[in-house]
Amino acid sequence: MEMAINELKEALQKAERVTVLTGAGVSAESGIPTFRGADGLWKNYQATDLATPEAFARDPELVWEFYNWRRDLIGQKACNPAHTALARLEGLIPHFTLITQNVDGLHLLAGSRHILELHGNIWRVQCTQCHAVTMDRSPHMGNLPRCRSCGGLLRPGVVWFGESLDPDILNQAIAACRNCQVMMVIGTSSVVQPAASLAFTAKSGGARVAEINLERTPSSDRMDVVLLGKAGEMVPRLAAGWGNSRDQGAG
Ligand code: BJW
Ligand code: ZN
Repeated sequence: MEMAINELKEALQKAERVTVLTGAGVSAESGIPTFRGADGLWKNYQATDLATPEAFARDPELVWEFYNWRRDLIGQKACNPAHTALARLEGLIPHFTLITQNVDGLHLLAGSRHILELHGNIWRVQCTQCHAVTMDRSPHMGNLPRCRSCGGLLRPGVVWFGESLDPDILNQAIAACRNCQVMMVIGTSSVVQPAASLAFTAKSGGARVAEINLERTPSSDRMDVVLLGKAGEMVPRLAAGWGNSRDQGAG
């Protein structure tokens, strides 16, 4: 493990272009439940009842109840050492892209700037009628929130199963993977597409790919480095003690 951390850290220190993909595991240590696994959200809720356009068409009140509950919870949570260390790495590496599947906005709060939110943002709401998009950080949007300009039903500004990702964001993510020298995949079960394939876009472009997770995932066998452990412990170790050159912003 020690060797793998040192090897990855050295690769990061040499690299000019690094891309990171994060998933729910990065926010787990902030107290935000992941989706899958023993304590995951889908243990108590059916994904198909809550995170699909069909579910919203069938019962928008139930879907809003789920998202209001999560807004309330996420609003009370703070970023953790994994978020902070990733923001620090962005300052140390010339071209650093952070792709996240998370909708909680904690990377921005931690100070990351170049972020691609593949699955949207829980604080964004979108009108189902006039399609206006607004940011609203109130913990509770009401049972069936309505658009201020046209009165249409609002929906959470997130990407549900069966929906396309924003093509602009996805294309930027693919480009960042194609062009990077090192890619880290952190805290994701790597089962949801197209996010799960991004590591292999990076690998086929010649990048070294590394995974940080509590456990192995379906992608682990094709990774160059697998670090098993908590993101909140591993990522700070990778970002610590870079010495003077890049630490002072001179690199
Ligand atoms: C720790 C830790 C710690 C814990 N430290 N680690 C190709 C093949 C098959 C199917 C498809 C395909 N292409 C598309 C599909 C369909 C579908 C899909 O992928 N299905 C699969 C599940 C089979 N994909 C889509 O529909 C996507 N749309 C799309 O591709 O459009 C075109 C298209 C449509 C239909 C057919 C074909 C093409 C959209 C996907 C949208 C996903 N949306 C959600 C909800 C977002 C809103 C919300 O938050 O409510 O996004 S689902 C949920 O899963 C959420 C997450 O972002 C996403 C990924 O989850 P993540 O982050 O990996 O979390 P977990 O819980 O799964 O894993 C946590 C991990 O952390 C675990 O591994 C832990 O071990 C680890 N961990 N603590 C380190 N402290
Ligand atoms: Zn509207």
